[in-house]
Amino acid sequence: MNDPENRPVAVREVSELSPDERRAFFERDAGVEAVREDVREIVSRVRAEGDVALREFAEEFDDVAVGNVDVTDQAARAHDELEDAGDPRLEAIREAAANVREFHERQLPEDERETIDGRELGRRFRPIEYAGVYVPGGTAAYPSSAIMGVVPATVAGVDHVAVATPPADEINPVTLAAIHEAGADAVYQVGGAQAVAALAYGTETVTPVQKVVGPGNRWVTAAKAEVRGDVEIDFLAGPSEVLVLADATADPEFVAADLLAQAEHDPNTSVVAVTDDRDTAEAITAALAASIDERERAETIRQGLSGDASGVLLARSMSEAVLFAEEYAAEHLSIQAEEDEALLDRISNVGSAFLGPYSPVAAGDYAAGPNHVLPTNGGAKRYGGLSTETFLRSSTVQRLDREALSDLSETITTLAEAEGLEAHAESVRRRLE
Ligand code: HSO
Ligand code: ZN
Repeated sequence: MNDPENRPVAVREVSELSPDERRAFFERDAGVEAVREDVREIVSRVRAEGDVALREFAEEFDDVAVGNVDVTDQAARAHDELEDAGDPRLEAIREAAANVREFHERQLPEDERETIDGRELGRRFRPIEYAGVYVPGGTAAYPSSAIMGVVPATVAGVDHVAVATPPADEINPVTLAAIHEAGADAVYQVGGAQAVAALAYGTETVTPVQKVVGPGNRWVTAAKAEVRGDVEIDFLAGPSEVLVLADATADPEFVAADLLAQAEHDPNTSVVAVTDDRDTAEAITAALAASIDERERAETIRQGLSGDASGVLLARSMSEAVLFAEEYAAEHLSIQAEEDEALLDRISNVGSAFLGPYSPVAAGDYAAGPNHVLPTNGGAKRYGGLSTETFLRSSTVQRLDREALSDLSETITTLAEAEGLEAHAESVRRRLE
């Protein structure tokens, strides 16, 4: 096991990666492109056939004969059963949801007005009315994603929060309970690309929403890309990924544990450690080798670790490691290094940062408070994760007094005439005559 030849991951040097190897890290797409064609077909069938298509896809992909697509009452019952049994999992859901709620309440912007030179100007924030949250299922269960999607929507004040989650002969009762506890108004049993299509366009049973949010596998992610434009989406949040920056002070076991944790989500994951210390790099690979077989989801983990976008990398300095991290733009960036704040200062492209030895990514995945629906595949270069604002839109307000209009009239009429829009200029002059 300690023979480096037999380890699942070999240490590679950042400076010796070939252009193709670098591209695998920086242009990763987690297999999304490969399913775009199939997803397009699924989405158009749901649009054309509604519930009939949902039932057929449930048979085909989930091997489930779906009766009622709407399982809102079933979620309430699952919740009550856990409550009556005093199930500790409901307690855990409540505590996690309370922390997530608190953090997202801090993000609620207040309406504001201010008067500057006779111009009373302001912004107001209003929730969207209909939101759809995807809660993944598959080989794991995701009550935490129900909390992360639904709680911010309720904090924002969304009227109708619908959840879609994959069908099963018996849908995981903890997931259903979390969906109910978080405050969803409707729950549908539909998964994958067909779920995104159903939320986006509606069916006989599913009420269409204005915005579809939530994480998912490559099918869900490709479907969100497909419906974008007809409906709002949060952003593309595919299989989980993590990049750990570690120096010689990092505990290699902790680093390995974080890589193994995110790798268990999906075989298409990307998990990377970058360190400037050779011993640390070797120790991380040894720790991965030593514990991978003990993990329940060892097979999924092995696939993720062996992917082209995963690995343990040796940098010549922490500066080189930082440049790598900035280009990689991680969904989760863990910094296990002495100068963690100074390193973070030099990185802009990150979904969520985890600092120090006692901040495993799993803390944020479940219960610390920040959202776990985060940009993957380099999206952190362009946008941030799910937040209360995801469910709000802002509008502006303005009221000018006569003097303020008079002060601005020259500027407005000059620009209006420069644009050849004489009636605009006249609408100002008329008021000041
Ligand atoms: N790491 C996932 C979230 C998750 N982890 C849910 C465990 N459960 C994406 O941030
Ligand atoms: Zn996770």
